[in-house]
Amino acid sequence: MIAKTEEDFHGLKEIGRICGSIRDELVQCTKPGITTKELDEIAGGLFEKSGAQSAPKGEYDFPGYTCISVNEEVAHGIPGDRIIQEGDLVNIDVSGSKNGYFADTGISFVVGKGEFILQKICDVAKEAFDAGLEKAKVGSRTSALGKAVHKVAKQHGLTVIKNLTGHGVGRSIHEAPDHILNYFSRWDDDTLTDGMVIAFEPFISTLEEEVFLSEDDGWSYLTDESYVAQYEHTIIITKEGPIITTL
Ligand code: M1C
Ligand code: CO
Ligand code: CO
Repeated sequence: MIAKTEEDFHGLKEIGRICGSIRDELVQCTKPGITTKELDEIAGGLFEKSGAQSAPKGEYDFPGYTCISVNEEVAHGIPGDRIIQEGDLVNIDVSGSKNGYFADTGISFVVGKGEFILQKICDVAKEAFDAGLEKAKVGSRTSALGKAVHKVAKQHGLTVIKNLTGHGVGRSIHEAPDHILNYFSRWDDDTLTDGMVIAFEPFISTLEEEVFLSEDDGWSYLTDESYVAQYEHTIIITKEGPIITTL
């Protein structure tokens, strides 16, 4: 969407704050022994308490309030009986709506002490986000964000996932611009305009550049031989600079 009115900015910030705080609460609760379903139930309670709705559930009939992806699961992991272990790479992605406004945020992190490379890809995903954020200006292009993400990955000897992307957000969970790629492309490119709302979500990988859809559950995106980390916020592009609604 293009945010124009005070009401737009207020509504976007409100749901941004809600999704950001649910994300932070779930990260705090992710300790060895808890199941992903238990984490998701906490999110369900928090959505309810704040008068907001889960976007995956509301928009896609996803079997969970949030997407919780562990190790070989990269995105859209379904909360279930999987028990969190020390050293797991976990991604928690929280998206929701209130009063018709949407926000989307996610983070990958390591539970307790894990392999060095896992912390590294999480840090690089954040660094790639920050590099892209530098380009998140009125008049710049989505390809500039993708280029910045890919550059950071390469600097660290890592790569990016090419078949998962960021997207526009605001009045629905996924809207125009349809794709914010994790690499430069002249073919899939949009100009960022004043008030445009985007979900920017770099995916950094140790090796492979594509994920595949699980044939078992039809939802989760998986890797074979890589580890992948994501870092996502909802951003309003403005002439005065970007506003991150989900901090
Ligand atoms: C790149 C995996 C796709 N919040 C989720 C997302 C994931 N993006 O947009 O960040 C969507 C959740 C809907 C099931
Ligand atoms: Co998300
Ligand atoms: Co998203």
